[in-house]
Amino acid sequence: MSQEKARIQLVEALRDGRIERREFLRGALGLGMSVGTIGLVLQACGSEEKPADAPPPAGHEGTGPGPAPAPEPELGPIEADLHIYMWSDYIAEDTIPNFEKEFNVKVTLDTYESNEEMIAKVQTGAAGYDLVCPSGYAVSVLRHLHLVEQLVKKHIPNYANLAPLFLGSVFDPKNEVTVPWQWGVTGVAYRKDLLGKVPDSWALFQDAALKGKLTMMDDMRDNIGAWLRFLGKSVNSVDAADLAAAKAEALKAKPILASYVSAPVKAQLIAGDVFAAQLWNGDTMQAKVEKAEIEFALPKEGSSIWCDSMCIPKGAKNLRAAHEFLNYILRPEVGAKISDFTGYGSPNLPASEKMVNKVAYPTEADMKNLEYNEDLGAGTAAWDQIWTEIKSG
Ligand code: SPD
Repeated sequence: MSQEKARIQLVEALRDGRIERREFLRGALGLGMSVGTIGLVLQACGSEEKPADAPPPAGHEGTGPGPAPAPEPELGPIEADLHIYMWSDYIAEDTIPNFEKEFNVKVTLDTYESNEEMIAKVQTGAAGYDLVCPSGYAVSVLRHLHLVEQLVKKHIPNYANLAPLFLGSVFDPKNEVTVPWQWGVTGVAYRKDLLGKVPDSWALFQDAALKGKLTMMDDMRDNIGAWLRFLGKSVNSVDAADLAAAKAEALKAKPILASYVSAPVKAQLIAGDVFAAQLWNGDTMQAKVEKAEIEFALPKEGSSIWCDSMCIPKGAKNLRAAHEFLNYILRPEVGAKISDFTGYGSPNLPASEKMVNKVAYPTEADMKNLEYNEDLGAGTAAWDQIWTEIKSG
């Protein structure tokens, strides 16, 4: 059976109530469905159910007086353990040891390379994590799966340090489940000594003279998004002609690329095996610490901007420790050290002012060339299909 047919059968099984949401998710991830599509299907198939942790429908965020909010629960004393699951290279070296010492909590840190990897693990329910770090669209999927806890804000007084720019997002309009962690942009990391030019266009990845020395990210939104911008289109376009044109550009690049790879490409850039890679700004800055010849550029056609957030997965055992950790990382000095290590911007306003290597918040002028990835709605399925064709083409 083709993958496409298997996907259709899986969606029908969920729609007809023959399988549970969790079973659907397991199958969907196995069939390579993107988290955007999964969220969309779950939303469509569970529309009669309105859990407290589900995002409100578009256009209804925070409107109307509504019922008075329920009093926040008591969390009890801090536990002895805390299990964190986040992207690799995304926290300063002393953040966890200092927290362990001050709060007498043993912290375990596991890492992942994609939202899909994280969601697959969290949805098993057996992972035992107390904190995860999804990108915006993955927050939406976790909420649709009822896999996030509401934050108990009285235990996070430092929430007030967050800059308004990063609050009230479409994924968490009432700031109920996320603590914004780091923000950044997607662009090009390059070895100025080996490339011999400043990359100014996504066309770099179609340069036959650089065959085998270039990589692009193994990420549908970043990859197709770049080719859409190259064509003068939005990273959120769902227009069939735009997507077909983006696919054609991606396929021109494919034989030139050494591989599709995300954060681990840092080692190849440092070694000089790769001359230029589509990458995020912060990971590029981390690589630059080890190899000064590494630089970052944003192609003139524009790119995407994003913000990852901390969330507490449903059923987390160490709720008080998770809240204490969230409040701790929102201290200005702690937040500053995290972002000085990661190379990303801090959504924590006083922390961003304390950073040694300051990353200024995006201005209106910056935003003219950058877009936040949005929920693709019904167009997500077309993106999934095109990404599968690019990868297998
Ligand atoms: N090394 C950690 C990088 C985290 C990047 N997350 C952003 C995903 C945007 N698509």
